[in-house]
Amino acid sequence: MGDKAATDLDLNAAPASDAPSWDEIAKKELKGRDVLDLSTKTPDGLTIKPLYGPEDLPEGVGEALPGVAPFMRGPRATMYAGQPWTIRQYAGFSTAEESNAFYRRNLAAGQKGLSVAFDLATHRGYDSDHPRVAGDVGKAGVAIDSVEDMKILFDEIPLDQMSVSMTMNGAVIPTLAMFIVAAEEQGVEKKKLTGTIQNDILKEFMVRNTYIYPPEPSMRIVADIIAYTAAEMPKFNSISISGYHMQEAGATTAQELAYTLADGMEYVRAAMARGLDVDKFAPRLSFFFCIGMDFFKEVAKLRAARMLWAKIMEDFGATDDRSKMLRTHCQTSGVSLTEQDPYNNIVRTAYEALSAVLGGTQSLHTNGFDEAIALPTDFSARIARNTQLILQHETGVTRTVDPLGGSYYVEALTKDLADKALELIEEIEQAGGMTKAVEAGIPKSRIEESAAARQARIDRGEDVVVGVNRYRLENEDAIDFLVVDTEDVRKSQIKRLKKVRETRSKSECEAALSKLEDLARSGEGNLLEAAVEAARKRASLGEISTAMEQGFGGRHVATHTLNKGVYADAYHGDPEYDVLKKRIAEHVETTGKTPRVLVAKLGQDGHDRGAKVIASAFSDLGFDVELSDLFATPQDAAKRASELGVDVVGVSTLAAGHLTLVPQLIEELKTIGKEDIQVVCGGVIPARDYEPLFEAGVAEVFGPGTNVLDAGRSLLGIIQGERRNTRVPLREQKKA
Ligand code: MLC
Ligand code: 5AD
Repeated sequence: MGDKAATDLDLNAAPASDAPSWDEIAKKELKGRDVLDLSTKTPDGLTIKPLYGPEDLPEGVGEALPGVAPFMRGPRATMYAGQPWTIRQYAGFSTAEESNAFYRRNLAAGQKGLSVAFDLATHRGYDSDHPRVAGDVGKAGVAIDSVEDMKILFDEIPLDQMSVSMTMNGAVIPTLAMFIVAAEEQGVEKKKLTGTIQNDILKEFMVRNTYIYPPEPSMRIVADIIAYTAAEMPKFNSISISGYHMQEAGATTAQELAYTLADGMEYVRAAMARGLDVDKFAPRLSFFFCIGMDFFKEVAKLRAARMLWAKIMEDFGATDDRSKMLRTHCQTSGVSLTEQDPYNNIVRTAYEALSAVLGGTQSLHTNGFDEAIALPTDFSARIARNTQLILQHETGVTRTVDPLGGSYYVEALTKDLADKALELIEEIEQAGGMTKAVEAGIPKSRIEESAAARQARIDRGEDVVVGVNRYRLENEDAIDFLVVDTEDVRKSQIKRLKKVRETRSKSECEAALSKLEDLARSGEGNLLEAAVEAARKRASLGEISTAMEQGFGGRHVATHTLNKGVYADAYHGDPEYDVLKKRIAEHVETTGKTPRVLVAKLGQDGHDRGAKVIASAFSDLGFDVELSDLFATPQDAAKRASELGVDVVGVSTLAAGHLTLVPQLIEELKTIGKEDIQVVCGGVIPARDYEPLFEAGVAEVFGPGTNVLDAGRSLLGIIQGERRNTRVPLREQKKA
């Protein structure tokens, strides 16, 4: 084709006036079906049309520019064309030595920033020698008891050059204090430290559950950290306001967006109530979102988040553009990944990563494909990291800022999501802000409803999950995964802790701790500042936490409610559901007793989405369901089961403590003469753990991806006296 022919070709030509309309053509393609049938409704209540056009573009959208408030198109003017996002893989397990070695291997292989995962004992403010944490030490993250551990964690990692994110909320004061002291002893002044502390307690009360203190003193801690870092650590992000865990707990996209921003508003208020000037601290507030499988919606979410935050901060009186600039980390979604056919997870994670990048994230974690079973191995971590390296170096996505800007669909979706989020934010504001809304349980209950609805959609096959409810393999090949020996880690932690306690000055350490306790009690001073002194004097993480606990007057005990009716609604008129419900009703009639189940969480694992979903579904089916308090010991759970007179205890587990804690529960039931109470387990349980659990006396194991109706049928069977330990693990069952 010559030059002339090319210029004659008008690619934007309008169709001829007598050409059939799109509607007519579409109708024909659909063989008479209505085009409106192709519109879908998202769980957020948004309608997605099959076609978007110029008429859908929100007003003024063409003028938006990256690097300019309200930053919808990106916080930086040049975005990845100037500097790519930070590849920041969340990691930590076992001891500080092992995690340090893992970090150094990853950095050498192309990772750019660090992100520390602490174990649940550390999260909840317990030293490794505490009797409550026997099953949790070093399991879901690295165990840190004192500055000595922290120094080992960052050995040969120069803290004046490496930005470090620490996911810590409950025990945030001792952790950040120990980080500051470890850097100090590495010769790095705190003003040079770069990184982020999660420090987002509101979402802990809502979904993640690693709180320690009640909401009010917890909010004081957040404000103390914001105040301290604003004054002393100008390059450090004081908070990572997180929606991630909301989506993981089942929140819709709009809920994640709205509640995250509403949390942010509450933190801004808490800091301003301290008399801090908004522009002094707001530039160091950062965010954290989850990126799930709804590709364009996740892109739109990040764009909407930036736009809304800029507006919100203007309303707070911010004048510095950096205060209005939402910067965020993203992590691909853990719940979107499956135990079944696990290599599919590599594909899922890659799509999610692309979505985060097209949405304009500043920093990204991509999950390991073994996520639904265990923490990443070197192998799965390599593939996860390479997913980002390939995006950065091979795909060309970094060349242009906000490449989806101007897309009719994405722009309209951005606006629709923002509008929806504003409605939800308004509801929180009407309730008196997020602290009040959290106390009233509003967001938690909304999210739990969404979670139950999502589970029902998956179980009914309405939401397709490849390899789980469709295209399921008959036989799954085993994969290698990481196993941490808690007992070994615990022993080595206890040894080091003992040495720390023997070599420190007892009186100096006690003086620092008692000062901290006084400040906690009086509400005076800055807790982080006092904790830094205590950490210098080698107070342990548990001791610092306890000093504050005493000052505040105790630990927080959560109350919980069970959502009813969501599962039943979703299954309205479903024959399979009705049959099971009827069988349960018949059981009640013939035995004169409603089958009773205690759904229990053991150890420091606070992930309760699974427990809540299963409890509300079982309750809808006609079981009499009770939920244990979080953080129960095996003894607590056995006692509760006996008091309630349950037939079955269902242990929901996610953080790998089950091999230690479940056998202890069964022993305890025997000790109190209740061996007739059956125990089943559900959650993130690798297939290789099934046999040891059966050997310990577990009646059934429900791994990830279990259909709730299958579980309900199985449970009824167990209550009706089917023999224990004879069933095939569900993952090997054939599925239609
Ligand atoms: C960036 N910079 C640029 C630029 N892009 N400069 C010029 N041109 C460009 N195009 C500059 C920035 O201004 C900044 O400097 C520096 O480069 C670093 O860029 P950044 O964009 O700020 O990235 P980063 O340092 O990685 O910070 C990202 C962040 C931060 C702000 C989102 O808060 C962060 O790293 N968060 C990570 C949180 C995390 O990992 N969480 C894990 C949770 S896991 P300057 O000087 O301006 O700062 C979890 C799971 C569980 O929670 O357990 O439940
Ligand atoms: N190492 C790596 N990833 C982890 N995750 C949780 N703990 C770790 C860890 N120690 C990831 C999982 C989980 C999310 C909360 O973070 O993806 O879903």
